[in-house]
Amino acid sequence: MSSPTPDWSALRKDFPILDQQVHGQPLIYFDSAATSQKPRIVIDTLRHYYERDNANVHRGIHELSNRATNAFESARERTAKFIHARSVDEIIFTRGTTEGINLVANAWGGKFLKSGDVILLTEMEHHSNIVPWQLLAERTGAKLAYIPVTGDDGLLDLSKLDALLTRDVKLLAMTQISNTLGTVNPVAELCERARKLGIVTLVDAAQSAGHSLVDVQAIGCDFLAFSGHKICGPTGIGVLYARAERLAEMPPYQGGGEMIVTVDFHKTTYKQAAHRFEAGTPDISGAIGLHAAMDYLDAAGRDKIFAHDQALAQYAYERLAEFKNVRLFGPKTGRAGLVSFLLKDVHAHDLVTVADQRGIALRGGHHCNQPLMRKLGVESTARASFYFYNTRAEVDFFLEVLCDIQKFFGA
Ligand code: 7TS
Repeated sequence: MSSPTPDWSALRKDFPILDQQVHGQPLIYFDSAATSQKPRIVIDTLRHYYERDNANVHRGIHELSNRATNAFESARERTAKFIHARSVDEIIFTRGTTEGINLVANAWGGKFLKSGDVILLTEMEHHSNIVPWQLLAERTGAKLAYIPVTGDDGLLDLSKLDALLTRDVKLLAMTQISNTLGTVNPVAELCERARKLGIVTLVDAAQSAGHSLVDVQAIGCDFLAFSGHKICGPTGIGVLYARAERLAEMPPYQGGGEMIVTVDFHKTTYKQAAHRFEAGTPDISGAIGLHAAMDYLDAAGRDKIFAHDQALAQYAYERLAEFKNVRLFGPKTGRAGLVSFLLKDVHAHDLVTVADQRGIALRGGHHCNQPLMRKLGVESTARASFYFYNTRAEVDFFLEVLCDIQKFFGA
């Protein structure tokens, strides 16, 4: 892929938002797991689209409509390349990871799951990879089961997998990277084991798609979902990859314009995938902005980005481990670009509030991982999540601020 290591400080200058002060301090943005910042090229692409090309897609035969349609479909082709899908027809544009998972639960799950079937998840899933399955289970009588997390070190306990992979399991859905623990799960290995048993697989790539190379053929999954806003793209656009065989057997998710061939008063025929799953006017500008974001990330090299983020997280983790009265979550090594922790006697919200006054954007809370929090016996954690525009100097300042916070709270 990309060869030389990018000049990270030059890339950082592509992000206008980072060049500002908050509360009189230079902004340090450590909340990219929630949403990433956007490079100028993405902002300019959106502006250009609305200033020059805006029209609805697949409908008109006028010049602007053709331009918008071509740009929208070219974004689909770019996305297929971004995740190495076999065909552009396997790419469905959604609103984000959450909608992608709901689409699978409703369209695929609604057709194929029945009472007694098991949906296997992991204990580190985001709510968006739990609640849609619970809703489906309520409707169909299917049950949920979970691959356990080992504890604070945040690994999947794969010693339990054989016992969990019963004949009743019809679907295995799991995150590639945990948004709270930073764990990188062996999704290719898990998909291979599932596939041998005829189990359909879904990978939540919300935290991985913009931070590492993601290859759906190498992973061997049936479905994979991610969000544009976490990979330098706009909010409101996301991607669901679905293997062609799965799409062919799935009924539409929503009905409306764009997804039909003919409509009569009592009968409709539908388009082929992927358009069959995209009812209504799509997020045209979002897809075009996402295209620019994908080009931008791949020019830097997602393998390089992963190494950069990992190095920052490992450094932060090791320095944090030297603190007294700290509790760290997630694996000691091999973690993705984030750290999750608690300082004794300091509530995560207090910590985040004080850090904000010093210009640092952290996140404190359950990170939409309430079941995992319960398992770990905590209500919340503080989380610093990194991207390629973050620097070691920022991490050092963050550690200084944490020292001050410990002193202030007498922890
Ligand atoms: N899956 C994972 C692993 C996530 O981290 C998130 C969002 C989602 C799914 C949902 O993505 P959405 O774009 O559809 O909302 N995670 C976070 C987070 O960690 N803090 O804020 C949002």
